[in-house]
Amino acid sequence: MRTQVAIIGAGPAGLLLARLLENAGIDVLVLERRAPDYVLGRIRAGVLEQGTVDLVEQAGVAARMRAEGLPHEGIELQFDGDPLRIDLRQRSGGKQVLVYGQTELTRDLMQARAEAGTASVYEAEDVTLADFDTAHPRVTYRHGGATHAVECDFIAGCDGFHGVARASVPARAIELFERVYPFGWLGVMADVPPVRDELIYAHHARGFALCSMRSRTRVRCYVQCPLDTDIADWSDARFWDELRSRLDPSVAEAMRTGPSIEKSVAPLRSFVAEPLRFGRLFLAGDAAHIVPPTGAKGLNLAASDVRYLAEALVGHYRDKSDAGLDGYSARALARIWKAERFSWWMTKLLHSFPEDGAFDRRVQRAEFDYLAGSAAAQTALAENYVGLPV
Ligand code: RFL
Ligand code: PHB
Repeated sequence: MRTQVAIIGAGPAGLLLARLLENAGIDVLVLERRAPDYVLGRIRAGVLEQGTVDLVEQAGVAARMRAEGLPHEGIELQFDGDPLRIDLRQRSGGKQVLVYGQTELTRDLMQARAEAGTASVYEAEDVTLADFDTAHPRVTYRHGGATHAVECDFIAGCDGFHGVARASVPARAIELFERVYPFGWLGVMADVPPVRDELIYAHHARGFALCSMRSRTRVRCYVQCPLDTDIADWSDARFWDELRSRLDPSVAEAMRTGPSIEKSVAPLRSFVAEPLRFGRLFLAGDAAHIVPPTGAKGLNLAASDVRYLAEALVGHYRDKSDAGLDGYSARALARIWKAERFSWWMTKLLHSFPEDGAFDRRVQRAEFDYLAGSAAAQTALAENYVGLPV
């Protein structure tokens, strides 16, 4: 079998890249380890930057997102009960974000490819990358009991943090930067109306809490939790009580609760691999970097990588120019590190760190007070939250 670009992973990064390349007449093959239902069952991000929305429009899969996505012009922060609204629109020169679930975006991308007759290979086992340091990369995989070999021009590693693409690179060729946080987020999804029209990010001595949403009838809420948290110990009632205890009493009282339809724990991590190109293998999305979810940047960074990589590959095939491919790693990393910084900063501002002493807690409070009193600080938060330029 032969294709132009073999894409490993059918998460949002892989599917969006496939769609953009196919729109430009480039032949792709998408290989995904899991089944479609498994991919759609993973509840993850919910906030799209304008740049991500624009890319989804460009990919021609924006109809449902446009109809059902909720535009948000601000977010609310709470620090030990003290509220601070950040007017994203006013502070960022008219920009906003769109609340639309990663699951829904993935579903739209899957459907668009199926309608175009360009289905992905799901449940592809033992995907193996070879010869990407030559002009003739190869990918092999097992599917339906048979082994398949694919010859291609390029491989795009869009297979997430635990994928095979980054792991195929010799250790001497790659540098890894990592910070693991000493806590995770316990998340619950439930079909009740959100307590407020905007997201609430709360710092509390008991730990961070976030009230987010997926629609006007569905909430997604999180509480900071220890890394060894077992969801079996967390009844719905215990989760809602804990969430309420970390919020301003007026919000806690007004909050509607209901049975969870999903509950999971995610560890928090900051991670970057450098570079993002190894001969004819390119990494994009979570395969290349992880951010803690506090700044809502994970999916958006995956989208900006994909934008740069799609432009570079189109440049190669259509314009016979490799400038984009040669510049991909540096261009993507420049944006990635700024999002890493912001996500780390927002995590530090809002969480309770077990190792922190009285001094650190005073500095954290001062950071919030500075933000509350400074238009410049609010502008800095807003321009990062809505997304730095691509
Ligand atoms: P994904 O979504 O992980 O997709 C990678 C795909 O590759 C497949 N795969 C393989 N396929 C073939 N062969 C192999 N050997 C393979 N190994 C893996 C996987 O099955 C999967 O389908 O990465 P992508 O496309 O780069 O997208 C990135 C986003 O998913 C990610 O940045 C965000 O979801 C991060 N993230 C969150 N971001 C936010 O902004 N807000 C959140 O609330 C939020 N919650 C989360 C998250 C990430 C989580 N992970 C990765 C543990 C919650 C969790 C639990
Ligand atoms: C979510 O809705 O899942 C969500 C929203 C904002 C974040 C993280 C997660 O910062």
